This record gives sequence, C-alpha cells and structure tokens, in this order.
Amino acid sequence: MKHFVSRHTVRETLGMVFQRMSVEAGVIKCKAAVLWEQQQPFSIEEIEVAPPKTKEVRIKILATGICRTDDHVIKGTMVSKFPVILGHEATGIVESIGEGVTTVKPGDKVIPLFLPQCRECNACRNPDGNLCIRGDITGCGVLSDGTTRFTCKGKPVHHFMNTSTFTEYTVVDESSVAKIDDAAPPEKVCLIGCGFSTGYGAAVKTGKVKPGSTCVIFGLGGVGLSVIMGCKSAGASRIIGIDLNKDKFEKAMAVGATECISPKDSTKPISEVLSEMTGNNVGYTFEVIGRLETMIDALASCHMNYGTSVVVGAPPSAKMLTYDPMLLFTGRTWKGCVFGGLKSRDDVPKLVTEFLAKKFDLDQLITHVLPFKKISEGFELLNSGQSIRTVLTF
Ligand code: PAD
Ligand code: ZN
Repeated sequence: MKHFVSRHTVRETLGMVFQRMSVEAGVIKCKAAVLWEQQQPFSIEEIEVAPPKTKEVRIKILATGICRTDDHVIKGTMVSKFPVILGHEATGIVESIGEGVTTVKPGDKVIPLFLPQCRECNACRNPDGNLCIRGDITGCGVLSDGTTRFTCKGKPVHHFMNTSTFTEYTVVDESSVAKIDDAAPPEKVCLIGCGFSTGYGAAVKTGKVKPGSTCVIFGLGGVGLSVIMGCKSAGASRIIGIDLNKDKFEKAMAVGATECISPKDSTKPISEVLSEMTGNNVGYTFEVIGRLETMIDALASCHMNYGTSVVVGAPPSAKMLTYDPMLLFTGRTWKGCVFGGLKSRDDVPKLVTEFLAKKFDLDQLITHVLPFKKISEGFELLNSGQSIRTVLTF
C-alpha cells in the first residue's frame, strides 16, 4: 500500500512538473491560415504561437472580418514579407500578457489595432495626429524586438500590420490593443477594428464634413459604405455613391446615399457628370477603391475652390501619380488618412460604446458569416463582388 501511494505520488508530482513546464514554456499550438507566397491560396496549418514578451499581449481571436487590404497583399499590390498571417479586423479575448502590461488583463474582450497608439510619439501626442511611429505601414512583419511569435513547420511566420488575425491565437504589442465593453458582440464589432472606423472617421474626422454639404464616395465596399454612414451622421444633405458594380447601389442607398451612379453610364468625365448633377457644388469626395485614376477623378470632382478630397483607398505600392497642379492651385484640399484619422486606443472603445447605444448599425455591412476554415470562400465572395464584409468565426 505504501509502495502504491509513493508511486502514485511520484506520478502526480511528475504531472505537476510537466504542467508547470508547459505553462512556463507557454507555446500554444493552434490553427492559422498561412499565406506562404503571394498569389497563392491560404493554407490552414498548425502553427506555434510563442508566449507574449515584455509589453506584449496574446489574444484568442473570436471573429475576424475580411478587408480588401488583406487581398492587396495576396495580389502583391501591398508589400509584405512571406510567409505571413494576414487579417487585421478582429475581436478577441486576452489569453495572457507579458511583463509590464498594465492596460489589459487575461479575460478582457479586446480589438487588436492595426494602427497602434503608443501615446508617446509626436503623432500620438498631437491632437490632429494618429499615425503612431510603432505602426508597421512599411510591412516589416515583425514585432518591436525584430522577431516573430509565429512558427510553422520550423519556419518563422511574419506578422501583418501588428495584428495577424487569421489565426486562433495571435500576439500583439500592448500599444496595438484596445479593451472594449464585454457586452459587445464579437462577430459585429470586429468591423470597428478596420472597415467601419476607417470610413466613418474619414468623413467625420479627416474630411470634417459640414451639415448641408454634398459628398461623393468613389467605391461602395465595406469602407465606402462606412464613409456614407459618416457623411450622413455629419449632416450631409446629398450623398452620391459611385461604383462600377451596380449591385452595390441598394446597400449604399440603405445606409444613407441619396443617389448612386456608375462612371460607365456616361461618356463624359465623371467630374463633369457630378458638376452637372450638383450645380458645381461638390464639397467633399472620398476615394475608397485604391486606384490612381480614381484618386485623380475624386480630386477633380470636388469644388475647384472650396472642395476637399480624401484618399482612403490604399495606394498600390511603388506607383506614382501625375496630375495637373492647377487642380490644387485653385484652392482644393487634398488629404488622406489611415484608420480614418482616428486615435485607435482612444476611439475604438468609444465607437464600440456608441454601437451598443445603437448610434450606428453594422449589420448592413455584414453580408456573410463563415467558419474560419472557409476563409478562401470569403475571399472568393469579395473578389466576385458579392460580399460587403464576410466575418469569419472561430
Ligand atoms: P472593396 O473591394 O470591398 O470595395 C471597393 C469597391 O470599389 C467595390 O465595390 C468595387 O466594385 C469598386 N470599384 C473598383 N474599381 C472601381 C472603379 N474604377 N470605379 C468605381 N468603383 C470601383 O474594398 P474595401 O471597401 O474593403 O476597401 C476599399 C479600399 O480602402 C481598399 O483599397 C482598402 O485597401 C482601403 C482601406 N484603407 C484603409 C485605410 O486605413 N486607409 C483601411 C481599410 C481599407
Ligand atoms: Zn482593413
């Protein structure tokens, strides 16, 4: 009997040691959609996610939206290192925190932020700035110590825009995570992590749309529809949506457009069409596609003297614009914004609270909800023009 007890105790003790070791090692094995190279399909792989280092946070992802920016990397129009885990529009729960993390704790519901807010750099300290120096807009694909927390088949896998949400678990810097209201539905408020906030902020914060004005939105995807919602809430009286795909018009009208047109419907330049439609009174235009030609069209379409045009669509990398400087000489304002000019850690929790208070509706933007393993189907829906936002759930 004594012998049995002592053997049992040894096994128990060993079990406890192994358990402690695995907690200390802290590596999580889970599934992720890895993109090994551009122009290739995603491959659902088992990956290892290392524990968070100092000032880092490991997050269990609950839901993630598919944004055109992810597709820009697949197509090669946005620079990235490979292999990579894409995805940047998500909701999750904090699983563990590294040393020195003070703003979130395990169990908190959070939104990872592709645009961080360190609260220390010049952009963060300036009330008009938001492009935090810790952001990865050049596509380094590593965390602040220059390494990655993901490994697959023995190879390091890169991060994407400080977030990487096409995975069951991710690690982000503390400056790239916002704690949100626990009551927020994850499969909806994930859109506040990118598409909604980018479009809404572009109208209310960057464009500073005035009540009674006329606004024109080029591109009626998830971000463009969110610009419409922003223009409406700012009190614009006329909101004109433009898209080549007329199937997008119904949704645009439902979220606040007053009319929609296709550039294909006229042989005249779109700027002339809009000038005739509005009595030469377009106050604001927004390019929400990411094409050089439509950036110039949008600039030319706002009023030559008091018009403002905002570039929201991500510019294709290594491409240059040529334009007539007379477009600016006469007084137009040409601006751009990342994440709608919003300060991510401050504004994301506020937008979630406003959503819960029914100040705006995200349901209109979500056309499909799919299980995570159907990620490729989600991208097919985007590329065939059938979806606005597909949300993947875990
Ligand atoms: P989306 O592809 O869902 O929507 C783009 C829309 O533009 C589609 O409805 C197209 O049919 C339409 N379109 C395409 N070409 C033309 C054309 N020549 N004329 C008129 N309409 C056209 O994309 P999305 O809404 O997810 O994103 C839009 C852009 O915004 C994209 O470039 C994305 O990378 C960028 C973006 N920027 C930020 C930022 O912080 N600035 C954040 C998120 C997304
Ligand atoms: Zn996005």
